Amino acid sequence: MTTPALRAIGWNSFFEDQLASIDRSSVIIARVSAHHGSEVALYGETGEFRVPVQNAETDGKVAVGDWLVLNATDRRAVRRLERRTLLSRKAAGEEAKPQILVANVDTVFIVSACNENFNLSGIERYLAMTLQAGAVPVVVLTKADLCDDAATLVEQARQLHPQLCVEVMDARRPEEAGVLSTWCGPGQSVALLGSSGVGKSTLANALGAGELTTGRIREKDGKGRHTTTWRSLHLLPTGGVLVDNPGVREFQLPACEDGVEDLFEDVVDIIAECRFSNCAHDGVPGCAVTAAIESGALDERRFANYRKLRDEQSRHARILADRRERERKASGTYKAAIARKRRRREES
Ligand SMILES: Nc1nc2c(ncn2[C@@H]2O[C@H](COP(=O)(O)OP(=O)(O)OP(=O)(O)O)[C@@H](O)[C@H]2O)c(=O)[nH]1
Ligand SMILES: [Mg+2]
Ligand SMILES: [Zn+2]
Repeated sequence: MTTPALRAIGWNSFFEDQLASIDRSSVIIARVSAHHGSEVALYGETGEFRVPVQNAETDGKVAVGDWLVLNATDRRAVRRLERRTLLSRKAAGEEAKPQILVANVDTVFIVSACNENFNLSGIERYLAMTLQAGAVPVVVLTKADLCDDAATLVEQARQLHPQLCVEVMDARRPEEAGVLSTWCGPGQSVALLGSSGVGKSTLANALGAGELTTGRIREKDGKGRHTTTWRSLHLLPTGGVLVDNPGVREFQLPACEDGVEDLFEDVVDIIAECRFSNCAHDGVPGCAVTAAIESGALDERRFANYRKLRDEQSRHARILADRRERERKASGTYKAAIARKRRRREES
């Protein structure tokens, strides 16, 4: 049996079931809260502690939010449990590999400010990533106090996905941020995502995560200065946990066909209605997409962003698949070479 302490920080039957064959008295179970060089910080039944894990984050083996099984005697990590949800973006570089941001969160607060940086296509990018992860997105619009018409932005954001929850607030005020506590109850895990300066750490503080450093904003463009520099998981007074993330400047989607198709289900349906095969849907008379844009049923921006995100993720999926195929063939030739060598040895 697990203690309420583990349950409060997200332990549930999905993870419990993975321990069926393990003698529980010989292990410690803990959740990764941060990386510090060659160490990871963990929350366990008895509070926070650190253990060394070599290069764990770089090779994607252990991410913030992961559950680890450690030997009770020497606190060596022996196993990482299978993940329930996984939030990732495309890693920097040409290889198109996914880079894991956070594991095992139930909800993602997609934070965007009601100022000149408000951008629907940017929110859609985070939405695709969140749906792909299997987590529930909630759009949080901050800096409502600096905007004359926040209600219009809320309405625009609501249109992005059926039943999408959108909350708007002055993130500095706990009494306003409190509407988010619905998602922060015992056992719930939430991640904050959004560009630098939108108010992620301010929100975390308002929700009671502790005293995280918040930043100043550049006067000229209202952008942040990358105040938060590492990802960290915090316990909330409401019972759940919250992961604060550094602001992501520009990120690309990893292979995430399901997330994109889910987000743009309406667009996919309209495209399916187009009677022309190989239609470019770019204004030809009779094209279903063109008709939907002209009638106002489909927003031109939304269609353009759908194409952009679809193509981006499929390009990365293809690069990954090609690389896997090359590796498979290379290992095939390697195995064949060993087999030939063995045969020659046996024959001689
Ligand atoms: N007026 C107003 N200011 C806010 C609001 N939310 C955040 N701020 C301010 O915006 C600045 C940046 O906030 P942070 O919480 O550091 O932003 P962040 O998203 O954590 O930024 P990074 O850590 O760089 O990714 C701070 O000066 C906050 O006080 C808000 O709702 N209204
Ligand atoms: Mg921050
Ligand atoms: Zn068409």
